[in-house]
Amino acid sequence: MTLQPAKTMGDTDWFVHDRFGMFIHWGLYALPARHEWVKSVERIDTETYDKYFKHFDPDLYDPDLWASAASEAGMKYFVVTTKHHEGFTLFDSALTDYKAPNTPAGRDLLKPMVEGFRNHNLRVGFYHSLLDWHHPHYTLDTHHPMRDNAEYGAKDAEKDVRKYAEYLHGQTRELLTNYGKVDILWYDFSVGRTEKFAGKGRDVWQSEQLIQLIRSLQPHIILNDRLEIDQDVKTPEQYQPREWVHVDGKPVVWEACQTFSGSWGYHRDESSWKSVTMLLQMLVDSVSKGGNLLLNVGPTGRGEFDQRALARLKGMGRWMRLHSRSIYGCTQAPAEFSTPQDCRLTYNPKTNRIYVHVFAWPFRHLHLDGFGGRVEYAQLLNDASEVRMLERIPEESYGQMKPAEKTKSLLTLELPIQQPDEDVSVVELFLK
Ligand code: FHN
Repeated sequence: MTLQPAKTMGDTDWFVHDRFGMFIHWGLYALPARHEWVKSVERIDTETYDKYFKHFDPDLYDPDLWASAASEAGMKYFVVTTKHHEGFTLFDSALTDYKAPNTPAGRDLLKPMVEGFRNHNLRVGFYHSLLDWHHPHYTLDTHHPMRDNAEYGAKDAEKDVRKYAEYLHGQTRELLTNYGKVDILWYDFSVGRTEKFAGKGRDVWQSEQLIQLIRSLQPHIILNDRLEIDQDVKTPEQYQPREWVHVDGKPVVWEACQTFSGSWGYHRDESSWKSVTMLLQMLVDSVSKGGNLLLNVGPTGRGEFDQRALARLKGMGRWMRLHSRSIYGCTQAPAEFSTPQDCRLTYNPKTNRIYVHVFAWPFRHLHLDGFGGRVEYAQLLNDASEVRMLERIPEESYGQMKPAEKTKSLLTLELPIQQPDEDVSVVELFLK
């Protein structure tokens, strides 16, 4: 038996099958090209930051190319920043002038993106920032770009954060009304209090009313956990959980969100780009613990994925073309199957197959505890070449064994000396 999270309001059946999505962080911050937090980190005031608004002209923007790159990488859904912390919206909101149609881009950039990704059969997700460093009623907090500016701070008391909450709810209504069926809504994030500033959480966002609005407009939608009220999915970020994520002792639907490099937004000079092998191992690791991977691309100010991102997406796509059945429809393997050293297991309960993802290729033998008497056939997934098995115990004795004896239920695989030419080699086990 595998772990089964309790059902929640959102439709997560497709989500836990598809496992792999594309995160897209795109906004004015693509122009400074040194992290999406540049306005906060460099304490840039809005008047200075407006130069990016004036010069935002993604003349090479073709969302069909984006969707094609995601689809060919094996991604099944996308989540795009409709608005990030800077407050600028990619979509044509009636509630603000700080939007793409009013830049040299001259149009709603979200609508063609939704259409392009839908045309490539990817599900639609909207990220929407709770933080807003542009809105006139968004008060100072520990992340605000003007947090150290005494003159700006002196006027903070004149603001009414309830008016910002009204704006937040209003734009949510626009997003869930004007763009067809939306499968995921990804808010980000609630702010802790500090000595100097109050925090912003479920009370400031008016999260309960907002969730009611969301469920009234798109009841099926998958809603994340960052309104400070857990909903359909937990969202570990920039780390891989050690095991299936639990809340109050119960397994939940979860998705790790990760970057190619050290920045979510396009960063020209950042060099910590992960290899294709590492990225694939993160995808496999997530699925082996019953989770998803949402992997981020930060498009440039010209409206393109840069070559570093495209190369990694292509490399992941090459692997997924041969190995995707060890990802889609898979989850954590039943507990009786021990995970061998330097490996991850994924399990498809429908086909009753276990996939052994070998992260470090051993010399000749791979010993599988708990598999003795359980496997009918084994093959390398990349080329369907047989992997011969050595059984240590007769099949009939397996059923009566006590857990302590499980180590005797060993199955040994005879592997080729030379590792297959794959970023992650996989052995497919057909269980009896
Ligand atoms: O501050 C944001 C960050 O820019 C990025 O959007 C990530 C993605 O999950 N969320 C916040 C940091 O936790």
